[in-house]
Amino acid sequence: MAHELPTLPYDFAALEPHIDTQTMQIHHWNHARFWTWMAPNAGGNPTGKIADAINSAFGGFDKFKEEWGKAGAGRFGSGWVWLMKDGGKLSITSSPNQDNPLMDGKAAPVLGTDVWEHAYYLKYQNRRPDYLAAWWNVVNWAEVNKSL
Ligand code: MN3
Repeated sequence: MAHELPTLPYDFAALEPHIDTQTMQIHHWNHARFWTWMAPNAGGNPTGKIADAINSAFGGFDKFKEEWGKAGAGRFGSGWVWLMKDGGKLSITSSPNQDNPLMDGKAAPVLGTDVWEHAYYLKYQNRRPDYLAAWWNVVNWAEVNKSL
């Protein structure tokens, strides 16, 4: 059976100016969940259950973004930043390369950001923290709420 690449649920240009069209075109060869964790006309402050969970676990969205940025910028080389829900409480972790928390027998992450250079280099070059900061403009909180 031939592998079929899932169709991107929005236009390649829909996440501009935060995630550029060319990166999306090149990048759309792998991932499935990552594309649904981003959406056009999304981003901003979390809403619904995830907002309460973030406030409870991190003391507010700004502190959460700060910890997420540290985890992403601190991941040497390629990898991912993950939001986990373990025992009802949220936590942030990161993994190298293509690894993910499922490989360690943990639950599926409720959110993740690709911090491989291919995810941001065309627009942000070596400015990974700028990419991570801009990423909050496209995060799809409605999708994240489905995983809580
Ligand atoms: Mn990738």
